[in-house]
Amino acid sequence: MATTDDFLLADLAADPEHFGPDSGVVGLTHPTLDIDGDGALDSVVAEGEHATVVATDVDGDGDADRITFFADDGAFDAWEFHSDAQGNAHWDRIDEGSLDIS
Ligand SMILES: [Ca+2]
Ligand SMILES: [Ca+2]
Repeated sequence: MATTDDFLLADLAADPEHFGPDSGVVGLTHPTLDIDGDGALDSVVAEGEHATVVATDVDGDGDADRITFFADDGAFDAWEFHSDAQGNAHWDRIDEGSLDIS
């Protein structure tokens, strides 16, 4: 991979509108957070100008399986990675909404 994880995630955070079902594999080889508390680092957080991105490698294979975008206005959307039998990768939106920030 020519790009580093940090660079890619920073790009996603800077421009979340560009993320979609066909965004492909998001490498996550240097996680810094243990979100599920099992003692193994699994996630990276990147902050952009208008959004924060949390990417999590659920199965520890070095690629992100879940990505959640949190916009400054409280809106969020969550995506889950899948690949089919032919190895075609795609992302499904599994949740979206707005946090109550009042
Ligand atoms: Ca963990
Ligand atoms: Ca993974």
